Amino acid sequence: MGDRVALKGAPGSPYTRKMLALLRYRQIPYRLIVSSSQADDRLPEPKVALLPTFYLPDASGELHAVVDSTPIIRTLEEQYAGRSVIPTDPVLAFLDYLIEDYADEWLTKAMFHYRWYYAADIERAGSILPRWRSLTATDEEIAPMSQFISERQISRLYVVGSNDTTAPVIEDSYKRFLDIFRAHIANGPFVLGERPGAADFGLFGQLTQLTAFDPTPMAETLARAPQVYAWTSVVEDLSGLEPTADDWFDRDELPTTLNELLAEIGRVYVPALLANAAAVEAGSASVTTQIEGRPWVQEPFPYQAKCLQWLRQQYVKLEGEDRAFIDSLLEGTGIELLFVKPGSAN
Ligand SMILES: N[C@@H](CCC(=O)N[C@@H](CS)C(=O)NCC(=O)O)C(=O)O
Repeated sequence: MGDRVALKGAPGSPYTRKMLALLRYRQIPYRLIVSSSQADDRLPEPKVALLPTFYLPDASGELHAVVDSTPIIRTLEEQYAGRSVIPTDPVLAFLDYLIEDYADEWLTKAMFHYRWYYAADIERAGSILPRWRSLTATDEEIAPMSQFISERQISRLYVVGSNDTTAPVIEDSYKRFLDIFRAHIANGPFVLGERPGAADFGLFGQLTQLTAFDPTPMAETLARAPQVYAWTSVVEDLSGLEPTADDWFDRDELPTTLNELLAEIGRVYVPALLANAAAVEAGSASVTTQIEGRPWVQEPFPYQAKCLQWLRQQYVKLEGEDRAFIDSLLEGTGIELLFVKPGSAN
């Protein structure tokens, strides 16, 4: 298989784009399998069919099909030295993980919502997505695929909680994110300094679609935050960036724009995450809560209950001064509610 990391993915898959940009930045040689014609039947099938799928060797060198970008990033950190995307300071590493999770699990709601909620966006995605997998297909061959994909994805809007009740909550949160991130880029240009972390690639993945493919959020982004459009185009390929150890923010000099991003995460992602976990635990048929004083209803999403557990594991890893620093930074953002022991006073 050669020394290139093999992955299967698609241009319209935000998590695929997340990982491609990360591989380029880290200068890790790779080969991307997009269409069925490029498929390689020597490659194993993943347990869960998700994009991207990576094919990584285990200790014996045997290739395994692996999904889920967050743990794959950590595996690539072990397998490839240099140009790490995980900050050395445990406090920044925790913030990096938290913001990557916000991008992967909340910002993706805006990406999926805008794509399959509005006619213009459905039209574009329906017409282009099937063409990415079969460039030589005729219009007649594409038409049934467009219909199949559109109907399937529209029927899965519930997975991200997109519906008429939650639409204004999702869209207003994207607009606030644009305002906050536009200002934060001026202090960075990356989330945690002058070099990118996993959080940057998480945000980038969703923004490749929101800023440069789906017409409704693209227009909103260009009108409201052209800086975010430009940032996304540049992060596509950071292979030429020469990071140094000093390029991460100093924990004592974090810009206030980072506090605003944390407050936004506390405002929207935390209530959804906590309500979803409670519903999954109770075996409820639906999740109902308030976000920004407005009703939020969705079907329970077991994967995001795991995301909450993984976040808590990251928090528990913090010790002494690092824990105290994070507690004071998160105080009042709403994020601290994720780490409150059930039944404890604080
Ligand atoms: N947590 C996963 C999410 C991957 C994911 O949901 N990928 C989408 C494409 S962007 C997918 O394969 N969805 C399943 C489908 O459409 O059937 C990651 O971070 O890699």
